[in-house]
Amino acid sequence: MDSRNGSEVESFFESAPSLKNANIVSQKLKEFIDRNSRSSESGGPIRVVCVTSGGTTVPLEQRCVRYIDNFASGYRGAASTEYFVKAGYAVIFLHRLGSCQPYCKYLLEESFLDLFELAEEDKIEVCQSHGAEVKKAIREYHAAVDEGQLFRLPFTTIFEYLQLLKLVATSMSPLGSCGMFYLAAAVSDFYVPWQSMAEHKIQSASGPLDIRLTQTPKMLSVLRKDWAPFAFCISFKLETDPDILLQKANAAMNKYHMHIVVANLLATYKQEVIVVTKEGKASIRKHGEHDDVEEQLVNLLVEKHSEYLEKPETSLNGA
Ligand code: 9Z3
Repeated sequence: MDSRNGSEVESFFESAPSLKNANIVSQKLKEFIDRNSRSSESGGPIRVVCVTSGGTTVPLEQRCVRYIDNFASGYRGAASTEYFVKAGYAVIFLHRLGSCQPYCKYLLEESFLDLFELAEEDKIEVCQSHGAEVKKAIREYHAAVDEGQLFRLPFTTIFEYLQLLKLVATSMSPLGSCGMFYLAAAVSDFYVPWQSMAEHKIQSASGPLDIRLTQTPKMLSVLRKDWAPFAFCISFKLETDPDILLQKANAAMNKYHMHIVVANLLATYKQEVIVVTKEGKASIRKHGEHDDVEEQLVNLLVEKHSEYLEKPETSLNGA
């Protein structure tokens, strides 16, 4: 990490409003990781993945009325969580509050109330048309929770997200290479530092508004170097211009020492992603109407993680 980024990272965390319930979250995280890091039935260590999902907000006022948001529904993170659980991973689902949740993907298009109807004696029943998918979702969701494979952690602002990511990463550090980060959340590149933010609602009577946004410090390199130096790290690169996508993905891989960067374009991200590694690139495409790219993507990443576990790496900070 260069020293300028280092001091920006420090001042970000020093000036950010402190996390609510940080001690409780930290204790619960520790319990979840301890439980899952004990040997599995097959004798092998259990793998734990932190899936980040949804977009961060950038508040413009401390008593926030207005904010800037990042594009992301949370579908990718929610769907991928399901596939990681299926592959035997324990998942820390760090998600934007109110975004798409695992096992509830269909709720994105449907109103919750469309799933139910009133039956005799005012009993509530699931509509016949949705019966099969709701039953499957309930079974899978409860299995994941009962087996202790799913831990959900919500965020809204960039301040909450980065503090939680640091907490999760440092808690996962003892897992070494069994830990994985799947960073699908859309994280704002710019923010208003807390100390230079208006306290109260900005008044329109003062005329047009000029806002100066500061660059968010680059946390990926800190994650790799200091927070969880042996974990397997996958970040996502979202662009709108196809001509720069791969070049930006490669640059992110080299600059932040990611093991894999998943490149996608806003116009086609639901149909295609490109998995970029040091060895080359592979495209993953959606086949039919009822499947998604996340299943193939997660299967490939699980394979890559297994290969990584076979040849452990020396850490970037020389430890
Ligand atoms: C992604 O590129 C994700 O694939 C999407 C998923 C946000 C497009 P949805 O939640 O969408 O299924 O609706 N995420 C990363 C976006 C991002 O902010 N990446 C940063 C960048 O591109 C690097 S961390 O610079």
